[in-house]
Amino acid sequence: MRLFFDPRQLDHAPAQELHNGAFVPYAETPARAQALCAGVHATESPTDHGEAPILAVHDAGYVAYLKTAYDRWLAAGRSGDVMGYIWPVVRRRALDLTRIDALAGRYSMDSSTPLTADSWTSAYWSTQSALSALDAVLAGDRVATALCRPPGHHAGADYLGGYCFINQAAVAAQAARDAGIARVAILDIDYHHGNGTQDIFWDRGDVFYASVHADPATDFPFYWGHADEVGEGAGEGTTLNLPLPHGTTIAAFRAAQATALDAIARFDPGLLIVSFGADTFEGDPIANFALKTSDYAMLARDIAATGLPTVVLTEGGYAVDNLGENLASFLSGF
Ligand code: Q9C
Ligand code: ZN
Repeated sequence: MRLFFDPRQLDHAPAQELHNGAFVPYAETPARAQALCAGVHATESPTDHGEAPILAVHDAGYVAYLKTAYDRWLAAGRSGDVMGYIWPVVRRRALDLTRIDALAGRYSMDSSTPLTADSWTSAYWSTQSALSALDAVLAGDRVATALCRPPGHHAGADYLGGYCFINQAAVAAQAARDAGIARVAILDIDYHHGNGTQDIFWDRGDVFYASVHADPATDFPFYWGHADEVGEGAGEGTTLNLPLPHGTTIAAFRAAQATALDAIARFDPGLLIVSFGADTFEGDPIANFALKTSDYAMLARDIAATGLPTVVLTEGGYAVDNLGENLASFLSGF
């Protein structure tokens, strides 16, 4: 199986994040990417597809923000990483914002995703890895994988958050649509709900989004991922949320994934994109499911049994010492 990764994906390294009222070391580390690489035989450098596929999903003002925010931050006399502190929740409308603090709030959904001088570059190459894996599958490979770090599924069309800046699953799905695939399905099996992916395709009937995740009643991102969220307009019925409780083990997770795969099969897509998070692992430091390393191979076998051409993209997974073997287990199932 072809695997894509670019060393520039290592550069993004925020110092700390705001967690439960205190600053703690940032969980989404470059060491995660090294662990992902260590879990596989060899990776290829991606092809550069430019910014157009990113701009096919993300707002132009948001992309400009990602590229310029750090320089604006320095110009304002700041040091360290860009972090917002005010959000336009109740006054969200078209304003000509110039102040970095206003922009940081406008273009983010949380305070756990600092932006550094390298965030754009790392997210850009993470996205090129995803697009290169898509190319391999469009060229006839049954499955290909991109080691996407930083991850993507919390990023919306015009906001960052949850350690995510560019939504690789959404960019790959849109690129597949633009390559002529009429219907694309995204299966998200990260521990957290992929709010950004859901938002991007919320009112579209051409991309199915199915997610198995921790119940947002107890877990980030709280405001998305509830079972009654099914999409709207042309997208009504093409969003499926399957929340599960803390302590979930493979039996319940596998059953929920089977429900998602049944719905995806009825949608009859030409391509499947898997947002794979290993933060469902029993040893994950920021999550509360209890999957074991060998369980991931079983999940992948169930996915492979659909027979769909499949692009695997990595999302979360913070038990760094186990991340490589968890990814290896998952990929072995294909
Ligand atoms: N107390 C992914 O797995 N946690 N993102 C914030 C603040 C954010 C996880 C905690 C978790 C995001 C891709
Ligand atoms: Zn996650």
